Amino acid sequence: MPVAKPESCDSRVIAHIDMDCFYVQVEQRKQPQLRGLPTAVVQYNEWKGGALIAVSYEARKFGVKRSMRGEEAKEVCPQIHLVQVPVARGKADLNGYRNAGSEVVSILARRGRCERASIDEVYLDLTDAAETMLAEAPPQHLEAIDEEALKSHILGLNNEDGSDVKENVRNWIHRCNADHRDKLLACGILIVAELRMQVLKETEFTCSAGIAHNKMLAKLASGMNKPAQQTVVPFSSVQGLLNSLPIRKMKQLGGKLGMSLQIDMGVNTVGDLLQFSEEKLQERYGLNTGTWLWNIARGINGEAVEGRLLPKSHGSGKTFPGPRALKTVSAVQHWLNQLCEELSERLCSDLDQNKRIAHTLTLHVRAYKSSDSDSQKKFPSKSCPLRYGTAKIQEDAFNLFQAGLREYIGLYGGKSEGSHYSGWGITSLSVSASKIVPIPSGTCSIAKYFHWQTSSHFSSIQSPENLRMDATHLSPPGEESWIEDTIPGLGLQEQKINVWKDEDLACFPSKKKEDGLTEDTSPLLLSGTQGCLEQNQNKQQREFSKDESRFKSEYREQKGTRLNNKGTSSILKFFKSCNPSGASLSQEHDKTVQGTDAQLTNGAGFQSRGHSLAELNEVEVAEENERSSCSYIRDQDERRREAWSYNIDEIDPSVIDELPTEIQDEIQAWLQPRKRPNNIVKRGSTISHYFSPTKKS
Ligand code: TTP
Repeated sequence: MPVAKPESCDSRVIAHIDMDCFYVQVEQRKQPQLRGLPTAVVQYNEWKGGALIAVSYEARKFGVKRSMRGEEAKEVCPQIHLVQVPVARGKADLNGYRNAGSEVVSILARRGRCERASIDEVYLDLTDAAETMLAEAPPQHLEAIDEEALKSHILGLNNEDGSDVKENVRNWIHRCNADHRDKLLACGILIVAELRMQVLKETEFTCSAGIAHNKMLAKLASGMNKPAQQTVVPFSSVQGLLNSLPIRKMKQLGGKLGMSLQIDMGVNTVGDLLQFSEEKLQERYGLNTGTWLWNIARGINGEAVEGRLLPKSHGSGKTFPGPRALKTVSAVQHWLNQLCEELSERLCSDLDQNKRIAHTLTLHVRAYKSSDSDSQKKFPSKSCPLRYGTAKIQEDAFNLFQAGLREYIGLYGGKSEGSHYSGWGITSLSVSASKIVPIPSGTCSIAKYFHWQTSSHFSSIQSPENLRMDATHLSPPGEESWIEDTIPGLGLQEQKINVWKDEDLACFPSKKKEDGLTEDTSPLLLSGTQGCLEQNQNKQQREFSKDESRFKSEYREQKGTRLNNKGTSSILKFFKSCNPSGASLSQEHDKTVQGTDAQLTNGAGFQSRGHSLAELNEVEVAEENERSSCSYIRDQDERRREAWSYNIDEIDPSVIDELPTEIQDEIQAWLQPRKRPNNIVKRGSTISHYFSPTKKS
């Protein structure tokens, strides 16, 4: 749900940086001969050449779209180069893209607070840097302005009279009579141009940027002129920008709320919202959402840029659509092992590089039952404290699966042992690690930390037959411990249903839960007191030593095999060898500069991105329909597909955090339980009906 936050009273300078055709650029850096050529990245799939997930701007000119299959792309652009997403353990391996995104983040973070919003998007709060520049080297006194800054698009700047566009930008930056906000934005233009050049030099990647006074406007602007350009929203242009902006283009309005605004309120553009008072919007959508809507209609958004450079969670998942559904426990275990291996590798890498540890392991499953009256029943997601070490993660994930399966199929739902098909199918599996925190300060060594973590759990592995809640080795003091049922896809914070706090566990050796499951309760859980630690230390020392060495050797092994995804060609080489790309970018740029005025006036210049996942998955749906008419696709999913144009079975919940933010919003909006508005208005009823004078409010 959108959260209304008051605009901070001071002027801020916020930038939203979005990489251009990101996966393509990563692949082109690996294969520099592809630069400047029509190229697309294809998801691992044998059907019709695989699904396109990223398309270069050169290929877009030929009409190649992300919704296409490889074969279709070849039809419209025979010379296109299709590059497969790297595959590891039989599934797409996104590590190279993640690492490339991290390279960019580390550069951008040098000038201000930086929030990594997705695998290729970053917000920056440049207010301090801009204030400093304004005080020390104000732009109006600058003689030379960087070429990249002069190429900026400034919304509302009149370029129609045939005047030199760059000269207009220069004059805007130099204005002495500008108000403080615009002067800060002028500084933002220079800083962002410099940062983007730095990103290009150090990583060989181009990016586009939006620069404005808040996150919402910066995000809107970054997609307006792509690739490799930046767009600025001065305060005076905000209303002009929003008035004609289709409501569904707005962040958080791509889903149900946006649909309700259109259908129930007759609101088609953000400007249309201006006709409603804050009270009316609150009355219809609740206090918070109502205020948020009132604010966004006026370009007000006080959301802060969170200082977050690292991902909030790690996940590894795979979908098994249609006939590829997993139908035996052993097949599930095989894939869980692969996923856990990848997860464990990433956890070790995070620990190694960032000194962070994750506390919760969650398993999300999508499943169907072949003959089932209760077709709406979802496979319950399950969480447990996370134990480091591949074998342990595998074991725990499998036990979570077994526990979930028993619940899903019911007590008498059939035996689910081994390799016998038992009337169910698994269409998606994902494991994720969350609650990632830095290793507490004062912990002298990682080994010591893990000593504390791992003590005393070896005798109490969660058995699938009698699921024991083995919390002792995982949760630091104050963290909840044990098994949680989680609602698929929701943020873990929102998911807790059955959470055991450490204080609940007390010092008792075990505690029976109502469902008969046994909670293994070591005194170590007791508020993490040193006393409890010491009490147990000697007893557990022998077991720990064994485990520690196992962990260390696994850790070393994984560290050794970690991929090094750094580009190999030097910047010099890049600039020498990449003329074609440079040429093509500048051509593209010139073309966009010419088109800018039109984009400004009709609001149609926004890159259409929010629907791309929908398009991608529509293709998957087509594949599924053609290859199988499996009955598992239930009515609900069918309805969803109509509305959303993608098959929910195809979306891997563990990677939601890394998708572009608008897609995250879209998916989260769908996953959120349907909430009834304060006043129920029937679908299809009009705004005039709702606010008709006879209506008692
Ligand atoms: P986007 O930022 O949406 O797109 P893009 O960077 O490819 O192109 P643009 O210049 O228009 O911003 O997505 C970032 C990466 O995320 C993209 O390169 C591939 C990946 N991705 C998927 O894997 N699946 C999807 O459905 C989408 C939308 C993106």
